[in-house]
Amino acid sequence: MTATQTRPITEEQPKKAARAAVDLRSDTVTKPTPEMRRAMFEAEVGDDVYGEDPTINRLEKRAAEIFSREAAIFVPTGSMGNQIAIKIHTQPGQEIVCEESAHIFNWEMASLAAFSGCMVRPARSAAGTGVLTWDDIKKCIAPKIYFAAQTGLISLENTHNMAGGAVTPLEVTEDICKNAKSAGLPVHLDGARIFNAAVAMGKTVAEITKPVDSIMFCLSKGLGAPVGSLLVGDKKFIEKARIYRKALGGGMRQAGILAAAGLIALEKMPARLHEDHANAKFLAEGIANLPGVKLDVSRVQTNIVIFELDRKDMAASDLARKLGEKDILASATTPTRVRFVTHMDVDREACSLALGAMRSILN
Ligand code: TLP
Repeated sequence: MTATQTRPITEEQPKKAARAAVDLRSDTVTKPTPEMRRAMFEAEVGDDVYGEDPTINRLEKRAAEIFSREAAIFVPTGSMGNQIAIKIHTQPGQEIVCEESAHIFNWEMASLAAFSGCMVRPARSAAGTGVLTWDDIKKCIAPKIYFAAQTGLISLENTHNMAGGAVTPLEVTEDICKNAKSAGLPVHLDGARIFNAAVAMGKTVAEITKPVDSIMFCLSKGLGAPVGSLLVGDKKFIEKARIYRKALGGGMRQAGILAAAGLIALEKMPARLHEDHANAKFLAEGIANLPGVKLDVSRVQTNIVIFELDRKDMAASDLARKLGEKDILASATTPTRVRFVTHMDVDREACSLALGAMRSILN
């Protein structure tokens, strides 16, 4: 499976019914744990725009420590974190090289054009994995001639969402960053699910992100916090990020209430991500045997399962709708692709229910 043909369909995705459903649309759907809710209730707060929210300050400090970086800043969403990084790294009129199905290109409302005045030069992975190498990227870098728009930034995504949660090997990231440095180009990492990558690679997030210049990661995906992401980098970068966060309306005052849940997500939740990966593998193995499905189980490395539906009688959105009627929620990400994402609110039994529904629809 390649990561091409990624434009999201415009039809409505299935909505959660009032009754209990197995919600595999995304790992963004998780509810805060009782421990998170307690911590939110008890959180010490202050005005974060004045830098006076002790819980936010604690979260930012811990994030910087965990990633072995100088500083970090709490932002309301992953999209905002990515867009702030893009603004800092680029000048208007420049191009950003990223994989063609990258989130910053396809799912962030063209904000890199609206806010930073940039354009995407999409790169395709020659190996068909959706994971870029330097060879893929270098073809997209503008020649240094004055009448060509210049490349301002390389943006990577690890794990890669629309490539089925694919992990970028550390040697590949190192090679890209070494060559980018020689070319005078910064590298940003959309690490929305970087803890999933770290678990799959058996390394720390600090190790696997060491070569890049800035990292955005989400607390509100597999780590289960209700809201929030962090942007991590050097001190100067984060000082600038504070200015652009405010410009985007992301200065959130007594947001320690959110950071309290975020701290639990950051400290405790990475240790359980392997369960989501095992459940994704279980789902993938069951789905791969069904008629009219194309899925390479060996490509399922983390908590995302994307498969191609190769049937004349059923589009991906039809399958998502039929699953919804059986209280199983999944996303149609293109007219022929369906995505299941495992997370802490779906256990093995819920995955078995999802498989049962898939069997009864497709067999
Ligand atoms: N991804 C969402 C949707 O927007 C597609 C999902 O359900 O997977 N980077 C990556 C790699 C992401 O997957 C996402 C969200 C973001 C950035 C943006 O995060 P938020 O939703 O917090 O703005």
